[in-house]
Amino acid sequence: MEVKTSLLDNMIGVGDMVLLEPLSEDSFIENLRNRFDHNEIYTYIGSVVISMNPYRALPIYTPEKVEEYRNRNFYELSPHIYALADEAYRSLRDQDKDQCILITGESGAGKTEASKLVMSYVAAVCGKGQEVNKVKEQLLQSNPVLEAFGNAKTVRNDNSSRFGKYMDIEFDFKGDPLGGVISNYLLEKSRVVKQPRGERNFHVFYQLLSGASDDTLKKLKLDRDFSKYNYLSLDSAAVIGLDDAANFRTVKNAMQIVGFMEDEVQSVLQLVAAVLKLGNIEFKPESRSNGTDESRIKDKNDLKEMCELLGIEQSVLERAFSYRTVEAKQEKVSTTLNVAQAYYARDALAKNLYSRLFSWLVTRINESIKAQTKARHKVMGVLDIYGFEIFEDCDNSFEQFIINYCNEKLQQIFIELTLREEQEEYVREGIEWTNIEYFNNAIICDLIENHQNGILAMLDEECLRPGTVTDETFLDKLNTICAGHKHFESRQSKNSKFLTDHSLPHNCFRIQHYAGKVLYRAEGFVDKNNDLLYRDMSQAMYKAKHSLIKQLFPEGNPAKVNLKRPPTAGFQFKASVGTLMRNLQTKNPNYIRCIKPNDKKASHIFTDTLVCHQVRYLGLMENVRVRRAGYAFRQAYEPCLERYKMLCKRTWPHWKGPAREGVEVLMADLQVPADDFSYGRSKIFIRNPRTLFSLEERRRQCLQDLATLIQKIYRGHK
Ligand code: AD9
Ligand code: MG
Repeated sequence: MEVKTSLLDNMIGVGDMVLLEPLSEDSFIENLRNRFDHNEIYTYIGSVVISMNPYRALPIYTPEKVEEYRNRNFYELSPHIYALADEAYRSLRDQDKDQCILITGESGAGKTEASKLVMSYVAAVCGKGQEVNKVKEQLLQSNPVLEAFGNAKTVRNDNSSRFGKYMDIEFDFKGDPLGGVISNYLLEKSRVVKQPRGERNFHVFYQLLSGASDDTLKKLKLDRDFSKYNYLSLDSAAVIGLDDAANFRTVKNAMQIVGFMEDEVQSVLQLVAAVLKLGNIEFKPESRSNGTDESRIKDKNDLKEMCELLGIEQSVLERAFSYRTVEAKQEKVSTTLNVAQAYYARDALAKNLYSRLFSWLVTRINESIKAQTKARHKVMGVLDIYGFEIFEDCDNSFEQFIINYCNEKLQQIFIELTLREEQEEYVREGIEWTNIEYFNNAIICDLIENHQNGILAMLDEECLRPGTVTDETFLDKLNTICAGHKHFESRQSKNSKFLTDHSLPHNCFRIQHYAGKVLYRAEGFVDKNNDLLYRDMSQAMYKAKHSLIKQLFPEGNPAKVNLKRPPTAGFQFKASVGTLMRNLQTKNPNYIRCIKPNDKKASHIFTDTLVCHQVRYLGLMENVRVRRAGYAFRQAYEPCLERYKMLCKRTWPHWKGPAREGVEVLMADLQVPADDFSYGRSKIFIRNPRTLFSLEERRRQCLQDLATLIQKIYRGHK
């Protein structure tokens, strides 16, 4: 069959990597580069979309583009994220299949932008009407609110998501949106009190100080000057291209659309202000007669203002900064805090306050956007979760460990679903299939999450163990238990009998992730996993008159003293990721694999080595090989016959027999080579996308001829 088609001829490079000849890593990257240089940022691997971050606004997201991709088959037009969104939406609406859009890639690769493009496309093509529009608007406007509180400028991305987000959009049987549910995953709360060099705190702090009116700031007892606040890093407060003041207005407007009452907005801002005030509370040592140091608050003005904002009696909070009550054997023992402990208590409170506020915002948004009906609905889930992070110089901490664990799980689901789905379908349809070798990262997931001897389990064990627990004892434990693991490396720690890599620093361990080796510094693991907030602090917060803060610290209710310790941060994360994975497995997956072209956040620069690294760890080469070994496209007999029956006199205009026989006649008539397709039980499987493009081209030509003919007849009549 003729292979050249206009669809392919017009394309820059190859639109679907399945067609790449010869296939090698070099040709794969060259194709990406070629397309990227010509502003073609999307390329397919079958139904997977690779998205290159252009780092500039391209005119490819217009309403006209939406119309172009609407109700069109995936392979009809040049690759675009809209094609994936359309396919997922139509399959949800017409075939009643729940969908999930899985967006992966490293920090700054374009995941959040991709998730918003999918959401806005779906919003543009689904239902109309006042009620439906309101639902759509609320769903879309939840983004700026969550980004203000959950995103920050990092060295990798000026708008980096510091939390994981999964959003289920719910539709009725017609495909009209009913509402949504957002789940959030572990906010990087350590950022509230300290930011790495060159990075900022969460956007909302800067937005509030830059964008609020003088009157609002006065009420919140705030100063416009960022440098007045300890928690706001000084070296990078202003970010080129970020208009904090304008964004503040956008966020306030979005909160209103989502359904926040004015007093709720004020409450939220009071808590944001309280965090800034909290950061300014400083301590000094005061010597006691027994030779120890006790902490005292240096200047009580910030404490006073914070207490005024939250309606807390100053003496209550002051006491919580000076003493810690420990309950042992039903006896309460108060010990004084030294300066380091007071700072620890302050920062723990700030982190808890902010992260609980964030979770409350998600719950509050969910209240507004939840579907108003209990009728069964179809669901499209969009997952935008922090990308894989590797910092140099052993700067990876508990947060990176958690983020990278999550990415391992996502890779696992990619492997399971792409291969499993593929294999299951071949078996179901009675088509022969040979397995392709691929790296299964289950072994790394197990190293981290095995409930007996996984790293998270050992960390928990250390955190719960009585006696002196430090990051070193945790590392010792890892060295003993994981020493033999293929993906674990560390230097011999002083108590361990195992030796591995002597070049590693003493306080570190290294994991060979699917995406590369990452050196983690053990420092802070125990503390961050424990996530300890002194009970005196939560009790002080519970005593507040401010209803929101009271609500955020329910464990501070003295009537409900619970001696059981709360689950650790790692435990909670593992549990919520487990739930997420189970949820995703029930849906039909659609993949967007985002790639960052350079490390400079710059347009027009394509760094081969960087792209190559991402192509490798995203497993894209394996992905193409699996696709090529199998069948690139498949279609049920009925729609296939409907679409192409005009190409054959015997099937046009009506085929009276079973659809499969019609398709057989069609294929024979069009002389499609027999080894290029297989007949499954309910579908035809086409091996090479060129065959499909060729069918499409013939169909297009046929429609054109028909249109010309009709025009002629019409003119003849006139
Ligand atoms: V992180 O893991 O949250 O740190 P993301 O989410 O992968 O990361 P993000 O979507 O925030 O990255 O993209 C980073 C920046 O790249 C954006 O702020 C945009 O400036 C830029 N970007 C990304 N995708 C596009 C696009 N399709 N068109 C134009 C884009 N610019
Ligand atoms: Mg993001």
